[in-house]
Amino acid sequence: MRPVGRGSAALAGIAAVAAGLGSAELVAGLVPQAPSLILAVGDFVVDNVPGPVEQWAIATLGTADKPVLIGGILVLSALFGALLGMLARRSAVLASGGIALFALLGVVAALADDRNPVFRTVLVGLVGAGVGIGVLYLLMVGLPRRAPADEPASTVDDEPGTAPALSPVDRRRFLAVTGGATVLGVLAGIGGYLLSGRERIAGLRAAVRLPAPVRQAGPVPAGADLEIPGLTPLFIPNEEFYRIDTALRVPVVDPADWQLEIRGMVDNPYTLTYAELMELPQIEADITIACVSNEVGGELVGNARWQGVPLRPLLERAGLQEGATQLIGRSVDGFTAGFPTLTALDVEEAMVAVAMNGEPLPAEHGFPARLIVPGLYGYVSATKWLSAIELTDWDVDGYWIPRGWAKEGPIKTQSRIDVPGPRATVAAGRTPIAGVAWAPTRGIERVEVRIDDGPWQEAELAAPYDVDVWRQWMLPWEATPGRHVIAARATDGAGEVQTDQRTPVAPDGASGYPIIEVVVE
Ligand SMILES: Nc1nc2c(c(=O)[nH]1)N[C@H]1C(S)=C(S)[C@@H](COP(=O)(O)O)O[C@H]1N2
Ligand SMILES: [Mo]
Repeated sequence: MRPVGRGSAALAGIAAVAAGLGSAELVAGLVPQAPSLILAVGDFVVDNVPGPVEQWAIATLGTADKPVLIGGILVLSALFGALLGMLARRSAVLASGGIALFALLGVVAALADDRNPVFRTVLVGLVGAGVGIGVLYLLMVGLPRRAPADEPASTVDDEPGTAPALSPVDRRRFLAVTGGATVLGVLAGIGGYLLSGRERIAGLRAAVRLPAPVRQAGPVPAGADLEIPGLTPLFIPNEEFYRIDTALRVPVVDPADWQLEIRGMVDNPYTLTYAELMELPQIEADITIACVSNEVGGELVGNARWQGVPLRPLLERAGLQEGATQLIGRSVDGFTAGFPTLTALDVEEAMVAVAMNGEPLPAEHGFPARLIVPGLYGYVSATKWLSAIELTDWDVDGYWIPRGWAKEGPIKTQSRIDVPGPRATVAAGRTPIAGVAWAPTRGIERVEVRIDDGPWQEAELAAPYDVDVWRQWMLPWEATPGRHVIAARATDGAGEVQTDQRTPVAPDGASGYPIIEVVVE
């Protein structure tokens, strides 16, 4: 007998999966270090998809890549739930097995990451499977049994002719329980997510007292920010700063438990606690960082005031061994990025950063500590949630290298047109063309603008400030009605003109002129 129609069964299956997943998330949020199985599956995908697919996701989805991945997992889970619900009409036991298998998948994905504690991971899986199976039984076995046997079968079901047996009353109850279980599951899931860290990090950050730097950045000269409406400001506020990383959930690191190991090819490996790190002399520096995945004209670049401990004295204290040609930053989440040790020694402002724009690092930007190295793309240098600095030879590869990215990642000289905005319509007459250009460690010496097929015209540069910081530029333009194509190119402090050779972001960063199209009316 099949007392529940196919459509209702599908809904019941979705409710069971929602309740199971939601309660698993809640347990993950409540039990310290217990993993979210949804995020574990997501992590598993991120770590195991082929490099080109991951690059494609970052390129086309940008910072939306994570919500899209999680959304995809949830949609697939719901579909799986619907199938299980329908299977439960034939065999509730088999469908329960399906839920158990589903939970097992999450547990296996989580245990693939050896930082997840085994017992707590299994606990999350058991709760999820238990609640899911419980809800499925309640809906598919418990409720239908209560249908009064003597009442005639109603026709409310969506599968006429195959003996639907629920009375209208029971159907209402069935739908109420189904909807209730789904809603509770979703709420539990959201609750678990919230419990899992954000609030906690806010408290941990608020407790940090930043020491005064021994060397301050600035002062920023008047005229370093042209303050043209629509032009990117000199400093990007933390909340608006671009964020790129492989972490589906921001690691929650309590400074009280945090340690930084300096190890590998050194004579005196040592460990610093957060308190010890904060006692070392700190510098402040304004540095523009950029992502290798930034398309020409893209937003994956930003400038901030960083504060932290310079790398050089940290390395000198460790005593570098011969052949220690690479510095690898390792994150608490397993991410790694490596660059030449020489860069850490030569570039004075390369640092273990603890603050960004005057505040302890935001959670998304690496709290409590990260690396910042002027002149290098983030994927080889800017390890967030830093846990170790390892000195190795050049043969060891950081996270992105086997995934198809270049071993060395110097930031290419680039420029971007901010004003007029992309595909903007502007009024005829005098109007500014403005943007930013960057070549950290080399600085920007010149920016030129070309309108249609005209000559390259030299733009006015913002007051010189710091070679590590992007520089604003502006060209006043007598805009004439019609459609116009505007291109820009920068020349860096070494005299190198930005190339017009268009290359994709992989393997070592996009190149080519930024070009916009404007309609003047
Ligand atoms: N732990 C960790 N650190 C990381 C990454 C990451 O995936 N994990 N991504 C790097 C990359 S590719 C870039 S471009 C920068 C971005 O730093 P932001 O998010 O603070 O802008 O962080 C770097 N540090
Ligand atoms: Mo990046």
